[in-house]
Amino acid sequence: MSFQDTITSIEKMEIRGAGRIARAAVSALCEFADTLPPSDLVTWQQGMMTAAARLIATRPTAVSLPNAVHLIERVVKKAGSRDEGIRMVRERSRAFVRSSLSAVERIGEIGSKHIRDGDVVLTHCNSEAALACILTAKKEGRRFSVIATEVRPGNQGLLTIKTLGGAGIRTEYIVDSAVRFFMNKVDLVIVGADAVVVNGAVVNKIGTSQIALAAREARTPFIVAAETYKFAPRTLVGELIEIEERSPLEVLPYEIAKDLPSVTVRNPVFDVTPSEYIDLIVTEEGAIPPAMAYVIIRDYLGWDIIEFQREAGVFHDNME
Ligand code: RI2
Repeated sequence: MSFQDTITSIEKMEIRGAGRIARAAVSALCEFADTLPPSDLVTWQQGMMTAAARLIATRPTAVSLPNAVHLIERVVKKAGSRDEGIRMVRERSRAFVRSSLSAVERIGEIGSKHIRDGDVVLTHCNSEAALACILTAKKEGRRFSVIATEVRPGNQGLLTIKTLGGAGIRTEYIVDSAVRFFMNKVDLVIVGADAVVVNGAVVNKIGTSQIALAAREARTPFIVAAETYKFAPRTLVGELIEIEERSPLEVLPYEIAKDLPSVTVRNPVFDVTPSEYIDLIVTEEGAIPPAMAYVIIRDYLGWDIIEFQREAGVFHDNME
């Protein structure tokens, strides 16, 4: 797939899911590194940084995307020559893809322990990390069923039920607004994440926070499955996660909308679930209470926190 094809596919959500977007972005940069016309190091670096910025701009909410792209940018900046840069980008990109896939597998192993025989598990949207927990529990021989939501307007629930059905897991498919109706029979909610904020709040597919609210009311445990590269370092310095709002045409066809000039269709595709509604965040490094999100950013993400604080002007030299 060409670099431009990857950009377009991510924008159109043909490539979607926070982890998949991150892997597609670093793979696209890897291909792109080689295809830039022969040039001096600085021109190559500029080309790479422009490409990185274009990828990051495709979808603003999933922090996995800038986190993964930043890993590539770091080696681009460090390269001593164009050839060395291409080699380092290739190695870094392959290493990220490998570690991302193994993180999802590890999350499945850790998260599956929370699913018991006889449970009814509710999931929302189509998260490979959340599904890894469910599929691993099935592989481990536990007998449970799943309630999967439809996920208007993108209908990602269809992908979820295909995976669950393919694995022979008993599944009930419901419209998003039926969540509270069913919550009393749910034993556990498992969802994915597009971003985890330093205070443990989770940004995920629109509707997640309503589900968390219903789960809290019914005293149903609410678990988030998220790789460490979905934790948002810049929230350490007070940056907010931008919530993507997509085209109204995804919600209402033009044929109907055109006759309703006074109606504005809003289509935010993510919302924020406060940390108080989350019992556990399952990462590949272990399951943590949301209050420990800072520790993940500090210890596992490998970001230079001091560099951030300097950029944001909140770190003073006398604090070193
Ligand atoms: P994994 C998705 O976003 C969903 O919100 C999902 O919960 C989240 O990414 C994480 O997905 P979208 O791309 O990385 O469908 O766990 O907007 O697959």
